[in-house]
Amino acid sequence: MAIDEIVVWGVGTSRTMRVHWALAELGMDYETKPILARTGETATAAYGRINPKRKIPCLQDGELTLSESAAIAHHLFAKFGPGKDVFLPMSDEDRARSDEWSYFILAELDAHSLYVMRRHGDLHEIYGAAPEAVRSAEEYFLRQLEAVRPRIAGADPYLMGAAISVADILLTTCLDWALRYGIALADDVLRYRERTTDREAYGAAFDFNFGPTGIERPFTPAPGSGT
Ligand SMILES: N[C@@H](CCC(=O)N[C@@H](CS)C(=O)NCC(=O)O)C(=O)O
Repeated sequence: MAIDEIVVWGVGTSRTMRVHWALAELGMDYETKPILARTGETATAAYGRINPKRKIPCLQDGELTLSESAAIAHHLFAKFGPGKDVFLPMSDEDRARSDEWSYFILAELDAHSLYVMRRHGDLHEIYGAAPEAVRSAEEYFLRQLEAVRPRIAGADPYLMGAAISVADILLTTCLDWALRYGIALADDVLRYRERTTDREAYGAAFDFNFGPTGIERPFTPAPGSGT
């Protein structure tokens, strides 16, 4: 592979959306290998040599092969973001805040909540049905979101200020995921999401990422219908 060639493996999930959205914000050209989860395409020996976790997304950036959607988005912003209209941490404090958001969203909202709902709800035939775990994961999601709601409501217009950040991409993909599950979000959280999803890059990435799956943009409740 050429040193400066970028290849993204995977489409069709909230995690792959993060990578395609980051690249769209950066205005990058890249190649996509549009493999899907749970189709057998992540299970091939050839893909296992690229990503032994056999998960999507995976990035090849020249000699660097990187998995984990958040690590990929942070890498892309750090490498290709300078000079572009995206948020880049310029101080230790900025970096700490950006890390705080990223780890919170990935652990508390994604892994401990939404993915539990997915594994033991939609994907129960693979991971086992656990209705009580699904119910408590939804409650946990809402409790965690409530704790950061004042900071989301105060985002002006984005979490890290004037420019879109990786934290916004991570949070918005979790809010979309929650809406697809019919979770009612507070009005100020919905207003924040309107600002991030109004971006041209979001729309382009959404259509590209979810096009092959038929998944549509989540229905956005009218203001006043949230909590
Ligand atoms: N922590 C990883 C999670 C990646 C992940 O679990 N990907 C799922 C789809 S969302 C996958 O590739 N599963 C393999 C398969 O089902 O074939 C990330 O954020 O990138």
